[in-house]
Amino acid sequence: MSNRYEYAKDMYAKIGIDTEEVIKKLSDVTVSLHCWQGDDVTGFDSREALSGGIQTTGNYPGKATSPAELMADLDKAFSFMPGKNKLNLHASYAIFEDGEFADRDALEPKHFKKWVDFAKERGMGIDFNPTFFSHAMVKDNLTLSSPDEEVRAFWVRHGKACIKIAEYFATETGIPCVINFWIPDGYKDIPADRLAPRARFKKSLDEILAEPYDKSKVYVTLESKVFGIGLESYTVGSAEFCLSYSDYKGITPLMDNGHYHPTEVVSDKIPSLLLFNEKIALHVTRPVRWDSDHVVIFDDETKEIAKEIIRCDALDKVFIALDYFDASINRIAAWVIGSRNLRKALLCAMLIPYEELKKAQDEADFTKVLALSEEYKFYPYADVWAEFCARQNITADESWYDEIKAYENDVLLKR
Ligand code: RNT
Ligand code: ZN
Repeated sequence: MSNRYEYAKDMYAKIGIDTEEVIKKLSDVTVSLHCWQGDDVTGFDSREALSGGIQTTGNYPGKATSPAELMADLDKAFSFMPGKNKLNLHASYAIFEDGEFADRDALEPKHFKKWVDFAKERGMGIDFNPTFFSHAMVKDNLTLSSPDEEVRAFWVRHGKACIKIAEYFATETGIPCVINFWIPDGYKDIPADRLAPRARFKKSLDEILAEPYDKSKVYVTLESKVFGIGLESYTVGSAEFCLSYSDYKGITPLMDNGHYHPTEVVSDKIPSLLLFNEKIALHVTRPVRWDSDHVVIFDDETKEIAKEIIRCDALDKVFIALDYFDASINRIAAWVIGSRNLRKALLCAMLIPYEELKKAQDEADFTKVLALSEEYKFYPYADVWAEFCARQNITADESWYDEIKAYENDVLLKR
């Protein structure tokens, strides 16, 4: 144990925080890492350009172009991520062998066997996402809400196929799988009918969820969104639709903090949803003026989201996943930066004595709440981080950057 940690431990003990407990608790938090940062949301199953109102910008060299490359890059990234990690896959990352191919509506567990092997070897679970974009059957920007029955039915079959795959992941890894439904469906301009698309989306989800699955193994989540590129005026899966649907079906709502109006914050929504849901799910991202999916930094909202999870004592109720994609910087560094920042935010959140602050609030001593909250921001959390990383044999400081730069020169630039 370093002297600095000993000093920090004492300081925190004085405000009633046991840093040993915090280190243990932080090690146990699972964060789901999105595979799609590794290749700019390209996937392996189609040559279609990225669609669905989401966009990656930048052309940094060395992106993963095969399952082997993506797996190698993920391993590199995981080596700098202390704590428990989980792999978050999209259906478009199916791995086909020997010239075999299955369209999205015909995907089977076997197309993900290599990912299961990968996860099992690393003792991690897998989360999953059906891919309702970058595909020829997305017609007029619509999938599950399409008025074209052939299109709608195709995507219903995709959703059902994905539920089976999610259950396969859970069974194989022994860790429950979170399967997240997000559809891009929407309209660029003011729609003539806002109701019918949502009615069709509801019907489609009902059909998909009629597929039997083991609720102790598979958690179905539904992600809302306020707009997409080219879908500015209306999204079918709005916040109200998704919250209401989750409640109606007893599934789990998912909030992506890039999916709200710019002055709305997800941190404030967390406690409300916790009061009415057994579980909630998050996509942690960084919207810069819009749903830009910048890499997560150690900013106020990330810290506030972490604080809500911790002070609501909700670690076992919140599925935490990352979701961003920056193609303008080293993609492995992007994973590492975002993941470490989220975990640092969780650490800081665990190092705050909430009972004292809550009591001050109830006594209407708002001066105390503000004064202490601000002073605690300067406590030596970095020394606890260093100790936490050291115990897991993971570099605590910026030296990981040199290692990723070396990997860039030795591996990425040779692709
Ligand atoms: C899009 C949603 C969605 C996607 C991934 C790739 O705005 O956030 O979660 O980012 O499914
Ligand atoms: Zn998301």
